[in-house]
Amino acid sequence: MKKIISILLVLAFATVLGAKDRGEKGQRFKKMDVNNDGKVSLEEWTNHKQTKFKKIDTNGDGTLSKEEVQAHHKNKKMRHHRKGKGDGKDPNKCFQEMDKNKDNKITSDEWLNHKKAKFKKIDTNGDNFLTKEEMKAHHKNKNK
Ligand SMILES: [Ca+2]
Ligand SMILES: [Ca+2]
Ligand SMILES: [Ca+2]
Repeated sequence: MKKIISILLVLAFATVLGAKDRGEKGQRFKKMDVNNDGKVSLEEWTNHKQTKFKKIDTNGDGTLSKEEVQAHHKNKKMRHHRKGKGDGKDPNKCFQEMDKNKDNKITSDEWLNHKKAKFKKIDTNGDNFLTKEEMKAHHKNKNK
């Protein structure tokens, strides 16, 4: 009997952990899904990324410098510290990818173009909406 109880406890604990993980991911999704239809449209996605741009642009000059991007990545890494890894991407490489005209600054246009391309990548069925499943699949690939 005791054995059964401990197994049940372990199961309950695992369920709680699982729910917590789902909750965090769900919250991020909810934050983007402003009209609450269970899907993130390109407009909702762009708005979210625009807000993020302003957050990374700490000196508010409308462009992102390498330092600003690096500082942001550092913060992100710290938040992901629990998992023992960031998103695995080199911030310098990220920066170069986005900085199309190579002036060492990322304008909001360059930023949004990059994010729109990402949207298309996540939108595997090409209906211009991101579902929870599509985002989940994307994150799974990323963490591989
Ligand atoms: Ca929506
Ligand atoms: Ca700036
Ligand atoms: Ca889709």
